[in-house]
Amino acid sequence: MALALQWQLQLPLQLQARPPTLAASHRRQGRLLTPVRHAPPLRARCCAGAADDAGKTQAAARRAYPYDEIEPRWQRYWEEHRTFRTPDIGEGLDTSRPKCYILDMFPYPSGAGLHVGHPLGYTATDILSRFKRMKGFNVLHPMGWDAFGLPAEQYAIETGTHPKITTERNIARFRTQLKSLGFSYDWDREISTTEPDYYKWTQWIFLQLLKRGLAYQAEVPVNWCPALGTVLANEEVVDGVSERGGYPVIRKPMRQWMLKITSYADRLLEDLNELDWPESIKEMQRNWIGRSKGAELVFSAVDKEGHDLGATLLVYTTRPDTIFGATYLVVAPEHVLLSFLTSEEQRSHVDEYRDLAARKSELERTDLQKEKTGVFSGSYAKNPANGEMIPIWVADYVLGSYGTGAIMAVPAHDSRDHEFAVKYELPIIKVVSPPNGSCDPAEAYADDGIMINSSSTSSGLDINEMLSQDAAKKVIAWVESNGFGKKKVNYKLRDWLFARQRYWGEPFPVSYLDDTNEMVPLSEDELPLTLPELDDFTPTGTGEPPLTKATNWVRTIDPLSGKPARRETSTMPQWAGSCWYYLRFMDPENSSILVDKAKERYWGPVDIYVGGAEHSVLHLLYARFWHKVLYDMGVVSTKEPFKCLINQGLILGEVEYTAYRDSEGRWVSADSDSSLIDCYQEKVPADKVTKVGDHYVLKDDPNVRLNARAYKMSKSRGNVINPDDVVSEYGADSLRLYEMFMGPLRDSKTWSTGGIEGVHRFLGRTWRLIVGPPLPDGSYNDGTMTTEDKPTLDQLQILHKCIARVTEEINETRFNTAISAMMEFVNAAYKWETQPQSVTESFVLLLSPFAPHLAEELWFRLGHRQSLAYEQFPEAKSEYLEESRVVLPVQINGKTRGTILVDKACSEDDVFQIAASDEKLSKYLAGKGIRKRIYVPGRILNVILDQQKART
Ligand code: ANZ
Repeated sequence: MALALQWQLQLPLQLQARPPTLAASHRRQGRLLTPVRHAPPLRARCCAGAADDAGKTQAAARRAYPYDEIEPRWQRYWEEHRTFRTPDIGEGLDTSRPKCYILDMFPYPSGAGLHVGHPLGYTATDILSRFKRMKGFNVLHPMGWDAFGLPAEQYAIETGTHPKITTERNIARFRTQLKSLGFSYDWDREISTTEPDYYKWTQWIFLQLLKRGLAYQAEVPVNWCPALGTVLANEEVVDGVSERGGYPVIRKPMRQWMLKITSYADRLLEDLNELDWPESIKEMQRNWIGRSKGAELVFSAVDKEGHDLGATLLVYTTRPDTIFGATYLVVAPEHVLLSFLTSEEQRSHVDEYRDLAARKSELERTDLQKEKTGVFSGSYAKNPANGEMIPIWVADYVLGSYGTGAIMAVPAHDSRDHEFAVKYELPIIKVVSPPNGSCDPAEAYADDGIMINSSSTSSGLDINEMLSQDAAKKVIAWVESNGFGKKKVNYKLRDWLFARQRYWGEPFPVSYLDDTNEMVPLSEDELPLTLPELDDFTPTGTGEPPLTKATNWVRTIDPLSGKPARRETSTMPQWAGSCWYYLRFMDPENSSILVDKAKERYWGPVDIYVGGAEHSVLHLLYARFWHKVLYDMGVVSTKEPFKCLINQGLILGEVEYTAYRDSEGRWVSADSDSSLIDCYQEKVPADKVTKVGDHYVLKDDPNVRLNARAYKMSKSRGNVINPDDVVSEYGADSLRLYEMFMGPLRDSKTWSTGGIEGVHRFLGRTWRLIVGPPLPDGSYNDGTMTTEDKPTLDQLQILHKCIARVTEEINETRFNTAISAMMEFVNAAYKWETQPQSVTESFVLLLSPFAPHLAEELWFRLGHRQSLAYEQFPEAKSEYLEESRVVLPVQINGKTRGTILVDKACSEDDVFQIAASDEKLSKYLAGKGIRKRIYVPGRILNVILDQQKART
């Protein structure tokens, strides 16, 4: 943002400094202007007389160049010429060239239309795509729609509009909006996950998962939302209520389709190492997979008299070394043995506790801030290490879905167990001593150390004085040889709940025989199984999906056995379609195979994948899982789908300023010592605010400090910026440039209207630099102001430095600094007497990935008759990059007395003359005899004076 400010400050001065009659002076001097071409004169409305409407006048005044005529023209041109169509293999694609597959996370076409957050990533990928094309790559840059999902269905319930209609309408709007931003997508490859031609292959992948035993049905506790009448995924539940609508959610067991992603846990973990992804995202995936090494230990259950109950409890621990410190066991409320372990005295307490726990989400249960609760079961377990009886409790901080659903609690060394033991007065036995010094007895010591209190003569196990890690190994070996357990690797990753009780999703290609209830898959040649038409989308309320209402569709005949059957009525979750769409873009129309092998081998994997950080885990993990299955099947040739991943930052709304007033309406500074509790807050418009040091204050009263904060854009805050408005007021190129100029792509940034005006003025300056100032009637001359002069050395140096910087910054995805480099170029070019055509052409090519409409228009005016999209990107020539002048230190009698600025190519005599005439150095040299001069070009000039003369 600092750059934006600097730019705004510089602009007015430079505008004044620009000679107004440059065009005329060139004409007078008889210099060659680029000949007039066929471009129709552009009438700029900025000088078109007084507009009666004040708003219009203001908008017109902001319009720095005729983008509203330029942009639609070039969008039409690209569409008509299918400029960005990537030919297929065998259809003219030169596969000897390198490829670059640049992909955006395709959007859900919501009813709200495009948000300014969308073009952030899309502009970045567009710049990269345009750049790579100009660098000679075959570029695949497609766009499509992730269009199944809940909002269209909710809308259908509220309004009766079929989700298909809503989806088509929303897609049409998104498409128009994206086209208005000049993105270079190959629209011939557009796909939507809701099209039967597409979801045929989603269903096909499901059948392959089924064949490989990777899809199964299980009775699992799910998030059941009675109000929505549907099951929700964990991420759709926030604090015990549905993310959408805020309805209460409870846990309820249901038969569901599951995908065995856990079979791929190790590979999903290991292959992360090869990926060029942000380390933070890789770490999030590692944590999500949550691989931990430990042991499963067997404890036998006994009653209070120590009689064997004939059942064993398996616990999972990552710290088998602490076995002597286990003072109680805990089972999860959903543990299958809980009822068996519950004594009659404790039954009512345990049952009540279990019901209570069923209403909590896993997140709530594992929240470290929440107070731990639990109930004694009435039974005990025998610790295999020392034969001691320890009580078995039930507590909801232990989850049924992780490990074995039971733990040995070691309160001295685990903070959750410690908190629980203190609350319920259970014994705490220290078994690990910190290697150096003592630890706080009021807290659990969770690190490794030296074992104490850890031997038993009855069992023969002795790990005292061992280091934790060695002790753990010894315990594992001991339990394994005595039949008390085994080494175990565990994962936090759960199998993927792969069904929703909703209408607007992919139907499962399976049915159930009426007589046996046996599940039978559809044969592949029956795909796609299309969604039936339905008028009533309301949930059945029983958990039965809305598709149950399509009775004719549900009733079917199994073609293999000829028996009557019913179709599956759940649908696939929204993640399904987005798991493999990047493959379909390579071959979108293939009706016989998901993706042609040769096409996949050429285009795969995605080279650059850009999207929001909210997809760091689920989408990216699910897609990687499917990809690996397809890899094992030989459908794809790479282990991973996305080589390089970039997460664009969030765009926050414009900074909001608030001031405080006391009860009498007087301003109170935000840093005031007096309490602000009794004050009320008031929003202050930005034009009444100024910055002093690091703080914002009232312009009229700088003693009053304000609070300044940017919020996430939301309808309710009223701070949403609609890209359509920005495009109509400043043009698509300004929006693109601004979003890139706001700051580093990956950072969060705040929107600023002042900022967009700045980049818009830069584009206007670029336009006038090349085309010339507007004529008195507001129109512009045809052609350009460029001349056929040979560029000067200075001009070439400035150009090639700009080329080098822009190239490097694009390669490093630092688009904001690439734009600064171009701004510096334009500033420098304004000082030139002439604008040589060759220099201007190179600059226009540099600008084109960022502001493609303006660049195409200028390219046309420079005399070209084809789009610049496939022109060669300018190459920086090293001879113009080196600084020709150096700062040379000058030593006199071995002492550095000053520096001089000299041309690198200067001769020794010239350098000496410059030194002798330098104000500071001349006093050491004037009138002195010179014994010796040592000149190392570009490094140093050393002058040894004649001693005799020096003394005189
Ligand atoms: C004894 C112990 C002693 C443990 C100690 C930790 C420290 P990670 O690393 O996340 O895998 N645990 C096991 N199953 C659990 C479940 N279903 N719900 C809640 N907690 C469970 O953590 C494994 C540790 O978490 C296990 O090791 C167990 O507590 C607990 F000083 O066992 B430990």
